[in-house]
Amino acid sequence: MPTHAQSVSRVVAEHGCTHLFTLMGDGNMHLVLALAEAGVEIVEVRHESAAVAMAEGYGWSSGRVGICSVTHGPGLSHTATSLLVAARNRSPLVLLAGETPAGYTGAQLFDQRHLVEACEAVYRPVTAHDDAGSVVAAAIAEAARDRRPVVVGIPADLIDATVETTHTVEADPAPTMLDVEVHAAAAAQLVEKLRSAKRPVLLAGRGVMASGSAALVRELAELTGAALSTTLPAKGMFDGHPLDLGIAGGLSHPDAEPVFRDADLVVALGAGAGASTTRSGQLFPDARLVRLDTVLDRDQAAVGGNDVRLRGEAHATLTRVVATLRSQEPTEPWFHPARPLPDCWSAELDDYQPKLAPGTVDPRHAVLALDQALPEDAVIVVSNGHCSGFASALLRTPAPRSFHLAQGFGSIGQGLTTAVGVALGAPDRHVVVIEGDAGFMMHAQDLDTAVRAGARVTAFVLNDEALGTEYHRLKAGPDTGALAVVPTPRIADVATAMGALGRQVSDLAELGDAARDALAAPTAVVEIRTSRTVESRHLRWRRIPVPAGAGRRATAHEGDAHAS
Ligand SMILES: Cc1ncc(C[n+]2csc(CCOP(=O)(O)OP(=O)(O)O)c2C)c(N)n1
Ligand SMILES: [Mg+2]
Repeated sequence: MPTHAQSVSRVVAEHGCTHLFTLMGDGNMHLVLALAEAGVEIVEVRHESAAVAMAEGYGWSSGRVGICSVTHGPGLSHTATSLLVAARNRSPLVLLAGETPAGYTGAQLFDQRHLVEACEAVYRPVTAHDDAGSVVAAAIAEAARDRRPVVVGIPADLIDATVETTHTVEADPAPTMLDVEVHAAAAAQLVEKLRSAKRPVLLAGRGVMASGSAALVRELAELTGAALSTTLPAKGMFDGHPLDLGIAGGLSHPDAEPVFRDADLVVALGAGAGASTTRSGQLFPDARLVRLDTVLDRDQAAVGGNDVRLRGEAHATLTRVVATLRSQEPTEPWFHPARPLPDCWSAELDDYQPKLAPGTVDPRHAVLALDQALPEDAVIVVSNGHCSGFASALLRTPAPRSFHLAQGFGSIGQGLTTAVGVALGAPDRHVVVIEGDAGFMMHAQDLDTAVRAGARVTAFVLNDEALGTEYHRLKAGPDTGALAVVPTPRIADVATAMGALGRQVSDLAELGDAARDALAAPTAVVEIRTSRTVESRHLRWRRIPVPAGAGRRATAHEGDAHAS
């Protein structure tokens, strides 16, 4: 019989996992050795949080379940934020964690299950009666089925012991399908709501992407004359479609906002439609909100008393809705479609021109220049922070699966590490990450991991030498924001010291060349010195007046029933 370590290694290798993201300790070092022997490439990280973030990114880009491993005690506690990020992003991954041996009373003992469950992941401990390999196989299936992180706890004294059972833990890999009647009921309600609406907007989220239903949503918009839009994580899903208004929420195109404000029905499909997407309801002040999702969880906290929740899988429900509506004459769109980028930002760029600090650039123009410099099929990972507003709003993401938002749980500092995993999971794509200076410095040590692992990642760090979000929020009140200003070392030099290519840009004219050099290097960091005087529109929107009714077409079918 094999050892538990060998049994786990065989399962991981058979799953097709090419990389394991890990930092070793007593609890997992023999497991890591066995995985290396089984031919899995070992990526040794500098902080355990990075191991989980990389496994999440790897899973997202490769389509497999990403796998990582940490030791017990502090090794596991370091993963907490990244586990929560993955759980909120509904990302499947498996974390192989050491457990202190039975009878252990040393310093590293703590309640691992409680930590993992508080981080909204599932804990699956291995006992002496199990085959650790079969527990891991079941965990991989469970993570994929339920789209969540699963942590397998393997006691350190078991890992090199011989497996003594042929008993296998079974997991049902099939997703829990909802009944036909559930979909028929949801579809009937959706048809009824769309028929009685005059100014509908379809708001699609990651659930539409994950279920391959984007084409159905496009057809539904064409049949009903509804506007198409996406949540931020699903950005780019309808790029190029004439009815597409882009992102709904704080980062909406200025031209799209008046249309959203006029909507009388918003149909959220596989989308959380939470406070940031609806601007706490203020983006759609007159709309009834109908949500369709498989789970109606707390991400979808009600925005108003007016909303309707429908339970159903996007693909099954939309197939029925579209089939019903195909029998009618398609309805003309009720709105003026937004202009394509960058036209719909031109008024904002013209009207808002703060004076720039010397030696810095306007982050909006930096991002627009990047948009020109990036390869069409680049995968763009966007981190959290004030800078992410510029990147998410202004960068185009035309290629399929080309945008990943490393912002689950609202954490900063997840961008670079997630991007390394994305790059190793999709070695044929060029991965670009947009980070803030504080987010970059939070996990700068794992740039070293990126270099050692040969991850093809280009980081563009928008360095305003500040916790920009806090700086602007404090400045909007009586404070100067001075305490949110945190000087950085020269980030380009930090990158060079770690073996990456490093460039600093303090003039827009230098950005094109720096981006070209950086994109040609295996791992690179371009530090763009940005001016703190420019505040992203998503923080200013409350102060910007929007004319009511500006998005409506004359009176095309005002008063008509929307469809019959
Ligand atoms: C782990 C964590 N710590 C603190 C915060 C609060 N926070 C939100 S945005 C932000 C500023 C990040 O600064 P930077 O990465 O430089 O981006 P910027 O906002 O300056 O563009 C901070 C500290 C957070 N969201 N997550
Ligand atoms: Mg900053």
